[in-house]
Formats: sequence, structure tokens, C-alpha cells
Amino acid sequence: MNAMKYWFTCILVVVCMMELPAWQSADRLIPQLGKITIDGRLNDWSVPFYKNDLTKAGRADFHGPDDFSIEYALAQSGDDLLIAIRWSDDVLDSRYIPRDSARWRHPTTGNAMDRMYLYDGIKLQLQTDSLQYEAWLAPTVVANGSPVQWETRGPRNNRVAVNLMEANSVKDSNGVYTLEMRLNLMALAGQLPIEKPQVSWVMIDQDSPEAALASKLETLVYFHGRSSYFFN
Ligand SMILES: [Ca+2]
Ligand SMILES: [Ca+2]
Repeated sequence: MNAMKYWFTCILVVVCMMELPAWQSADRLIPQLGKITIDGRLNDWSVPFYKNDLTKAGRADFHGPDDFSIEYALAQSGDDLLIAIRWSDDVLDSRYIPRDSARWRHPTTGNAMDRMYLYDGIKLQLQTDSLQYEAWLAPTVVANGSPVQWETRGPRNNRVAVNLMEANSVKDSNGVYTLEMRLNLMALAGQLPIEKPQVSWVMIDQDSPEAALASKLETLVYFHGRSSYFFN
């Protein structure tokens, strides 16, 4: 490489580095939505859905959208954060798991893990510098007419059970489970606005409702991701 080419390459690298988008470019505006009914039906949702933006992990024989696919959307309406999910899954493997049964210990290794990873499920986390909220849901109604398994607020080592999320789920005419959720942000945070919440997802597909729990570690597939949002 001659000297001119060398310096040209150096300058190009520096310029490219300067133009790398800052991570804030992943910030997403939470769009406004009119008044909706939390009945699980998404015909009143007129905002874009995110699809294929979560990272897959777990078993290698996952066979694509026929096996599992999800779309989700967030919206705001007054003080409410609204959340919708379309859940397509070839085998439903879902049940109610009370919070006091959340941990499961492997019978051979003795290792403890979250029991929810052994069933179809959704973990939603909302975080800011001063606020932590977590909810576990099933794709279908599992408890008290709701898909919510439980909710907590507070830091990992000092979580407090809360009951803030209104949620419902139905199966539509295409066999897709649709979930609809409402979370009142004033009730959650005590004051508004909430600045740039980070929203994290884990969406778990298990397809072996009859299998021994230990074997389900081998069949686990999940999609995960986190994005930063802002309200207008
Ligand atoms: Ca599946
Ligand atoms: Ca499943």
C-alpha cells in the first residue's frame, strides 16, 4: 500500500467511525392511540407493529414462523402505556405459574432456574434510572380472567408484588393468540413523565406440554431484545 492510499484509508476509517450512529438512534417514539377496550382484540390498533426485531436463542431445530412468530406494538393513551402482541405458535404449552412457584430445581443437577422458561411465556420489563417493573404473562388467559402471571416493582433484590396491568387475550380466526395490555404509568411511577423507559422482552416458545420438565431445557427457544422509547 503506498503512502497516499494508507492515509486515505486512515481518514476513511476515522470518518466512518465518526458517522457511526449513536445508540440513541434506536430510540422509538411511542405513538398515540385513541381509547381502546382491553378485550384482547386488536382491531382498534392502528399503530405499527414490530416484527423480527428480537434475537433468537435456544434449540437449533426451530423451524421458522410455522413454529413460532411474534409481533408487538406499544402505544400511549393519556397516562396509559398500551401493549399489544400477536402470538403465532404451532403448539400451545402454557399454564398458570404462581409467583411462589417461580423457581424450579433440576432433579439431577440441582440447578435452580425460572420455571417460566419451561412453558410458553412472556417477560416484559420496563426500566428507567429510578424505576423497575417486571411482568410475566402467558399467551392465553391463565388466572382470574387474565394472561398475567404476576407483576413486581422495584430492584432485583427488593421486588414488591403489584397489581397494575389490565390484560386480556383471545384466539383470532387465524389461530393467532392476540394479547392486549394496559399499564397506568401514574400508578406505576407516582409521577409523570417517565423519561426514556427501556423496554425488554423475553418471549418463550415451548411445544411439549406432556414432556418431563428436565427434558424441556433441550426444547427451549426464546426471543429477546431491548429498546429505548420516548413519549411525545
Ligand atoms: Ca412452537
Ligand atoms: Ca408453544
